[in-house]
Amino acid sequence: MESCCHLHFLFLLLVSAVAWCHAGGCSDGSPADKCLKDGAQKSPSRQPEAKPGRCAYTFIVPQQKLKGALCVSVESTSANRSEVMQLRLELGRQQQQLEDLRVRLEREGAVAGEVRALRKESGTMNARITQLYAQLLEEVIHKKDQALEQRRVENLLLNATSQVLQMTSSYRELEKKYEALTSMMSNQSELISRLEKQCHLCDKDQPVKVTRGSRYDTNVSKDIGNDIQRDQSAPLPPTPSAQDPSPVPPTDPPFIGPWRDCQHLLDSGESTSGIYLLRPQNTNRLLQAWCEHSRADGGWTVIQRRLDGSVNFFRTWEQYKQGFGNLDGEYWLGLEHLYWLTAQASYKLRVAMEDWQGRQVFAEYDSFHLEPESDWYRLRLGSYRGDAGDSLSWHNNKAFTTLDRDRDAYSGNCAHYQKGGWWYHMCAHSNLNGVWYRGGHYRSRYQDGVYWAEFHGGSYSLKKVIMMIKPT
Ligand SMILES: [Ca+2]
Repeated sequence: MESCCHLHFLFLLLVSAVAWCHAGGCSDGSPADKCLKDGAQKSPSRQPEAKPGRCAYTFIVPQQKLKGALCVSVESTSANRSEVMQLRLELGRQQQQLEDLRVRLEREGAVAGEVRALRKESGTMNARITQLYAQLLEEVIHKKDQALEQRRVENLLLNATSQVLQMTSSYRELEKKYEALTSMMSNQSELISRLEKQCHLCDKDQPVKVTRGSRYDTNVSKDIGNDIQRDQSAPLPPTPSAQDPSPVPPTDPPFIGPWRDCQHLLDSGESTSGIYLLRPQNTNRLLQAWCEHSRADGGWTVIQRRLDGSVNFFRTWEQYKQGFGNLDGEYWLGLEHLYWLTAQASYKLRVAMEDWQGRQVFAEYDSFHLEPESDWYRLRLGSYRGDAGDSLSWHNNKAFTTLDRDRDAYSGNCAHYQKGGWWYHMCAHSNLNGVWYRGGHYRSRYQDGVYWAEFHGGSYSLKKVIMMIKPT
């Protein structure tokens, strides 16, 4: 475009030069316009009249602009040689510029080509990047799906494992129950045959006495619907009467129970710890309990025991009333039995505990008894002594609460949170009927372990606990 302008400019220059020549170089010295007019007005026949040799070049210009021929006077050209030289120089300079422009144009053309190539390359790269991004996105989504699927499979596996464990546990429990039932049947058969023999031999006037360690009389069994009695599977202690079913001398039979409590048993000369048949005074209520003679001078009637988590203590009011568990393992004697026992005399309570490092402590209260069921077996407790710390006095004068009988001071039911039955307040400084966790410190949503707050706090589940009473 620029070169075109330059060409146009050159043409104008040439035309101007001719005009200048025409104006100043006419031989007759007439002015330019006159010369042109004359040229235009003179007929072609006059053209040859122009003196030959005076014009060296003749230019034909477009007729619509300039009419007639243009002549250049050689003389005037020679007269203005310096100007011509200038023009030539100018022309040379213009040509040089043209050449420069051409070179630049070529260079720029090359640059433009490169730019085009680069643009094309950039477009290709963009397309490739977009493609790669799409691939990456797809892979990310795919991997996310895989992770979800993996998690789902893991959950399924965990559920399946948990179910298998549950089934194994249920199977073992059933096996245990079967063994207990078999043992109980065998014991009952033995007892029946022994009683039959005794009945034949005993004096008709002598009241029926139950041998040590034997199960209660079938006639009184109707009075007590106690799980302890049903779960009983402990082997019979090796007593002379059990080993030797020989006839009891009718004349002077030793007193072999039932006893008022374990202190009575100890006073009768029996100092071996074990399961014995008891009958509180002024009642026909027969019950079995573990008598503990190896601790703190003996004579203790065990009312509660935890040692291995084999028994579930999250139970109903009726079960806490009648008692449950295994007499030679974990058990709860029963609130009704406790009421009758502690009503016959003045009793003290001893709570012995052991942590998972084997450290043993105790808390003793110099008086202990319960109010009747009509008053929700309210706890009445005396003064504390011991090295465990006092975590039960806070519960003094509180009613007993179970998962189905809420008598605590809390807006909800403490038994639901603490997973047991206790003389809950709001809620507990001690929770010895809670969940037995292995290892001590436990992680649970609630403080529901077997704990005694003054000994290791509420987040530590004790290994062994035994609650026992003895007359003062
Ligand atoms: Ca409540």
